[in-house]
Amino acid sequence: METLKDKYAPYFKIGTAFENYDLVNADLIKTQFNSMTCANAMKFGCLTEKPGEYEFKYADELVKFAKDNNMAIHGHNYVWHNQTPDYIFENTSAEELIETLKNHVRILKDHFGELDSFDAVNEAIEDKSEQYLRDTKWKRILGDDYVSKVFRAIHEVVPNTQLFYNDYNESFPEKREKIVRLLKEMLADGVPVYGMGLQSHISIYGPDLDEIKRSIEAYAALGLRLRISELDVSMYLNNNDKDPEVKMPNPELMKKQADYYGELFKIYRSYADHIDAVTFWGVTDKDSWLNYFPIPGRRNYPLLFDDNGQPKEAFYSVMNF
Ligand code: 9MR
Repeated sequence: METLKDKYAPYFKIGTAFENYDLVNADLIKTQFNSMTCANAMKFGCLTEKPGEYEFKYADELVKFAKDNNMAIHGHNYVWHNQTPDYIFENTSAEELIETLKNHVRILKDHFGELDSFDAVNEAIEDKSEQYLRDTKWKRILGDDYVSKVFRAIHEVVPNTQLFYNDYNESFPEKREKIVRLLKEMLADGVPVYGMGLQSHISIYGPDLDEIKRSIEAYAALGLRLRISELDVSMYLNNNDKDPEVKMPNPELMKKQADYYGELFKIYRSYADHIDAVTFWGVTDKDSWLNYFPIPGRRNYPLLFDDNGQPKEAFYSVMNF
């Protein structure tokens, strides 16, 4: 059977973000995907909890798996408001925090070698209308231009790594405008931003496909390379508990999902010149983060492979064109 990575080889890489426990699906991963992101294992707070102490065993296992199977490795992430150890923010000046970050990037480079691409900054834009940047410890300590500062600092240590800005709700017009503003300002200042990661945590109910097209165009128009970086297509309308629970993957919703996935990949293919990779956030429905968020234990079915690792209808609509 033809696989995702082979079918899409003329267009872009097909990635998956996974955890160590996903290696129960090692065969599926290595046959279908040619790019790997650690879903958690390379995050600042997953590598170090105390000054000077780093634990690499989880990331190491995933990196080895990727290398053994000729998968590209995309790093995720250096600077975020989540999953970052508190100690780096304690009693520190702006200069010291930049040094701490550079030291962290250097430790990763010495350990893994320089990776091809990395999410330098994750989710810096605020969702609320009236506010531009999210209020984070990074911003409080480094100032309003902290995103540029950390891109420059990281680039000094890993000059050959393609540095991405990565965010969600990136196709909502209001948030898109704020992200475009940030990226434009950075590019005008000569900040070494290489690309934009469109997380694409979306749903069978939207965003509207025209909005997705518009977003790809808006980011590509800046001259940046794009990654679809965390794709999944939820079965629920909103991230809240008002939706009736989908107890079973019922045929009507599965068809809706398959159609949506089919249209989505048609769009991605038509912008393939701008897109380096399309990465799914997970491998099978069974282990998706959406089974725990926003409602712990509520089942979701957002990916192309079912609980048993079998291709779903959505898989075939992505493959048959
Ligand atoms: O999938 C990740 C989940 O296991 C973690 O608990 C969560 C913690 O915030 O992060 C998830 O991954 C996120 C990614 O790093 C950034 N974009 C949103 C992803 C889903 O929440």
